[in-house]
Amino acid sequence: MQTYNPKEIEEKWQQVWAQTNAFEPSQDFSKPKKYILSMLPYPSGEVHMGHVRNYAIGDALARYARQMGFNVLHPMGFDAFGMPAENAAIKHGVHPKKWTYENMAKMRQEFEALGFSFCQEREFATCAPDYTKIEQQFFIEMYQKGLVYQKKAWLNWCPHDKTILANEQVIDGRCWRCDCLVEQKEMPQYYLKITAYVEELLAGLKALEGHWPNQVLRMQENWMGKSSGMAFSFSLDEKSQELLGHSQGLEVFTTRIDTLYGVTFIALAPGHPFVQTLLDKGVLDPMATKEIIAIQNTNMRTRALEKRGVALPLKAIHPLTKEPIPVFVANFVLENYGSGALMGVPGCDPRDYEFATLLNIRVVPLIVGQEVPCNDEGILQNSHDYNGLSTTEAKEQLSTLFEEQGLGQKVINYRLQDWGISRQRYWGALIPMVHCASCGLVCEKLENLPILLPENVVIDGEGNPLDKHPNFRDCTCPQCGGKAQRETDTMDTFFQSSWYFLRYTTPKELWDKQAFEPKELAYWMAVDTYIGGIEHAILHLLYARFFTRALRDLGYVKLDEPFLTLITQGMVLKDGAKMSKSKGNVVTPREILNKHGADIARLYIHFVAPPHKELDWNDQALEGAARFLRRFYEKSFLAQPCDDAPKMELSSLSAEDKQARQKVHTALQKCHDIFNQAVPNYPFNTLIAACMEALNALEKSTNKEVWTEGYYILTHALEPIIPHVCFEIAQRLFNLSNFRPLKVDSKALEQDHINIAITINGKKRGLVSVLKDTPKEELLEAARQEVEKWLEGQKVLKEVVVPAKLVNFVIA
Ligand code: ANZ
Ligand code: ZN
Repeated sequence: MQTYNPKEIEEKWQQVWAQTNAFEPSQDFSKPKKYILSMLPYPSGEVHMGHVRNYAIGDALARYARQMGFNVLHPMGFDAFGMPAENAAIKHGVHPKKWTYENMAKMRQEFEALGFSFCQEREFATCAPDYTKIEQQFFIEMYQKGLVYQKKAWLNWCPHDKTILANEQVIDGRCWRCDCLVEQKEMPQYYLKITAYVEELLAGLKALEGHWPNQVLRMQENWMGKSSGMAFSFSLDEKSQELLGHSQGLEVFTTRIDTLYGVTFIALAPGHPFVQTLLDKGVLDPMATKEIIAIQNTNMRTRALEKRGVALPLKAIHPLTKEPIPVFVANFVLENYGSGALMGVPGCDPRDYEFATLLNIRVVPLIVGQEVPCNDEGILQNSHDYNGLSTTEAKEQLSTLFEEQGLGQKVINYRLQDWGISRQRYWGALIPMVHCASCGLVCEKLENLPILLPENVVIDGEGNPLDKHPNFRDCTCPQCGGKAQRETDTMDTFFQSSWYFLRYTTPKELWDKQAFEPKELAYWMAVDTYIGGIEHAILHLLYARFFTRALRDLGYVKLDEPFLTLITQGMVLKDGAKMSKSKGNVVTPREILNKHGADIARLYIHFVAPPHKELDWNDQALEGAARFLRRFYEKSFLAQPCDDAPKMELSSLSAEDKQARQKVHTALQKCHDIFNQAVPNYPFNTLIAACMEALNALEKSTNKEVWTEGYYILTHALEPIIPHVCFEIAQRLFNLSNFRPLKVDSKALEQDHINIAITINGKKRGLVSVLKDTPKEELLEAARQEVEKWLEGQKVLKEVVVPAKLVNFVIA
């Protein structure tokens, strides 16, 4: 017997796999395919347990699919643009490109050491020139189709460093680098028109029901935030019209027209045109002006703020009561939602209530018998003709009235905004646009792509490195041929991750020639199973779903939904807390690899928790996994080497032999059941438990053939999880270099246990599973226990046993 030496075994097999290109997909498109994809990592240089878990899940699925004879695409790449590389440049003076590529090399090595069966040939980094080229092509084609446009937006601006800051670089309103107060600056930005697809993106979620985690579907739905309500205008009194210099009404959007009689104020977003007009005309007093500018200068992209507001010298007229209503600027009103103005109903809406309390605004209770604010349905009061009606009835009647009298119309609003993709950063894909003094904004010519980043830049956190470059901006106008200037904005890195899964379908030789190879694209897409962290539940998945449709409309792909099944893995914790450097509770994959090797690490990860649950790191369980693996390896020497699948003489088996076979085949059954779940969550922990039981049962058998068959099956069932050791054993015992689909011997399963139906007066009340030759008294006892609650307090008149079928109790 040999002792288990993971290092030797794992290095050997990793070499074999690399040398034989074991995991490259075949070009034989007549074979059924599986596209198994784990989310690609950001190359931070550090592989963490979250990665290992994510990739261990994907790898299990890919390996099982190969066993079953599928042509499998299981690629890996790097999401290689982004801010950390630039921060490293600012802090340590290392070029982002060098930093990124070095990190990728480190991570790739670690993935190899973990035995992940990634297709090597199609690996790419999203910062590669051929990738940027296609991306810029998409951008231009989208621009020409109206799917990209420019619009002004408020950005965080550090006046000291003269640079735009990402939201995560603003800490408590201050610049992360120089600590000075951040201002808001309005600048033109590029947007992708995701809102044009909102209905389709919402409708598409229906088809994913049962295939994606419910939580993710709900998060996507909420993010898009469809809501139906009414849009209508309040007119302004004469004095207000004079101040504004026009007689336009003030449009609001409400989902609760039934609360109209409770309106005691109107609130405008800080950037509402009326506010701007008043500021421009200089009709506000200095205090108010100052406060409004202060509010405009705070980051106001969320509603969940401490309320702040200023009264304006405007009066709106209530459309039904004709009473005057005060108008305010308020920081909780969103500019880009509805009309950027709302009717304040502090008796109902808690946000309005908070604001009203702060600014001493009248509160009218609207719902009978309820404290203010009450947002619920109920019976109305203080609502004139509508008193005594339910809120639902009032809503119907008032919307009908408004529509009939032309006062307002029903509208649908979405929370979803167009996707702003401009980033004022260096380490990203350049936006391929040119500014020409005579032609305006012009797309770069397709034949000039890719437009690549200059490498000789100074990255010090002050200003935009591209603006400071001596000649990067200089170019000729693609339209008039005159002198022009390049755009220096780069794209949001979500742009890259929105289509990388499509790119993997295309062989590497074609990457600098075309976006996709149409036949391969059609064959491989959609991704059969996509695995990743819940932190990507909203944006990444939504953008990828949108992008796929946008590329469909540009003629590149012929599908709508890119990911058929989604698995979101739970977080990896230590002592109940997220692993983090600051908490000092990080367990690195490297230390586990060094101490135990890849198979034990993988077995452990799959054994302690099913994929969707949190995994709380537990050293004892790790030891348990290590013990099982050693035993599994060492006991394999008790099996008899044989070429190919072992044969079995069934007639001479003892009870222990049968029991062992039953457990082994149960494990195989479990394996097939889990990997083929209709609504998948892949509880691999139960598969491992079944294999452990099978090994225990084998140890009670002395039959070599049973052992040999046992190992033949268990190496297959466990290969997706602990591949190296399974390959090693399968090669030594069975001369196997590939695993194959195995059938469960249903006779082996039935062997010992039979199901007995329990009836009372002929009515089925339960079922017990017992050993085949269970004595009558024992069987009756088990049956009585099974239907205990039905027999309680009853007098049993007769007990009938129909052998191997049923037990019937006759009661009075
Ligand atoms: C009166 C009211 C009474 C409202 C009530 C709600 C509850 P959802 O449902 O999320 O779509 N609103 C309208 N425009 C807004 C803006 N630009 N920024 C912030 N809030 C705005 O939200 C629609 C409701 O949010 C609208 O209905 C409006 O307040 C407010 F008991 O009108 B409601
Ligand atoms: Zn020009």
